[in-house]
Amino acid sequence: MLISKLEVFHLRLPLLHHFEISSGRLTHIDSILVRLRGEGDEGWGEAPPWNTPIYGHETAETAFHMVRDIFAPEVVGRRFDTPGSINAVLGQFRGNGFAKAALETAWWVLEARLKGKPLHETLGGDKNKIVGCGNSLGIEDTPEQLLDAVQASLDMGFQRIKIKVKHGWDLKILDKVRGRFPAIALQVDANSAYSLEDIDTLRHFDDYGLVQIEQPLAYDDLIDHATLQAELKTPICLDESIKSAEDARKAAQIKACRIINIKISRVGGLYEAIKIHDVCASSGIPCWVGGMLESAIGESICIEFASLPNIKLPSDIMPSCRFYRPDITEPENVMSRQGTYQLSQQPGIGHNPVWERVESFTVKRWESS
Ligand code: OSB
Ligand code: MG
Repeated sequence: MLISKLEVFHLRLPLLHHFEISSGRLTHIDSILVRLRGEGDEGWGEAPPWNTPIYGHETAETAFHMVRDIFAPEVVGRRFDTPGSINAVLGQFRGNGFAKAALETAWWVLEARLKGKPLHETLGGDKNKIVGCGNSLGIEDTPEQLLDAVQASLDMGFQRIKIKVKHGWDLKILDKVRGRFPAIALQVDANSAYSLEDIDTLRHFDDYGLVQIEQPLAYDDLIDHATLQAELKTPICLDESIKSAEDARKAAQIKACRIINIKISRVGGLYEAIKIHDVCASSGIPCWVGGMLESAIGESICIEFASLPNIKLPSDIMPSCRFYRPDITEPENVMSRQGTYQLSQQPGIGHNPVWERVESFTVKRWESS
């Protein structure tokens, strides 16, 4: 399609409850939305890099700059008829996966709408897939608060529980959670809190029947993870370390993990996400879809992507009510009591932004002329 206009929005969305990972606590989410217009329709994309680089290297400010000053001049007024064509243009530039993903996901949604198809069909997903989800629970001030959050998540229907861990909030917390919930599907995410010097602690994670241990070691490491995986019974899942299909190939080759979490924002969009999915499928590595506390725009793109066949484990895809009141779309994202989502029945993602809400959360906006 011919892209006639690009708009970029920096939204600051207040969280209903803070979310803490090993590298810091968030009270609101800074997210980048892109609206692409072409051929009489529009598509919205999203990626939330936040306002400080405590997960990846980017911030909402850097992503806004990349979209406005670097990508928009290459995209507006040009035709992109295949995902490869838009990715070839974005691929001239290094890194900046979140900025690329905000724009690239908008291209896919516009493409699906123009073809009159739901996004999952355009992505090559399975229209009968039941997308299952788990909750991700941040570090709290007290263990009791976390135990209450686990119970509330199970009551909502989430299929598994993921607990953020760090030094001082790991084995003792797992004792308490396993003590109270002996049979639930449970996993941990360290967001790179440990090193191989912590091998004694890391070995003890094997005692809790965890489905997986996500990103225990450095955010840019593969080699130490391979050393650790050889020492542990529990599968390691890589998140931060996998930014491309090439990373996934190398991780598989050296056995750095047995599971991969695919985050569309981290990897620069849906085209690379599909490539990672395919590399993992042919290497026998099951995947699931990770999130970054997206609004319902980003979450519904994640739902559509989760229809691919090698997404085999419950994903971190959150209903609107988990983090936001209100969320920015109609309808909002609603999860069933079984912890599942329906795929879109409409062209695109079936969730449309409500303009007044987008406007009320926007701190900065730019549009091409
Ligand atoms: O590492 O998966 C992560 C949230 C913020 C930062 C990093 C991560 C997370 C999550 C997923 O655990 C939360 C979500 O999808 O809403
Ligand atoms: Mg993670």
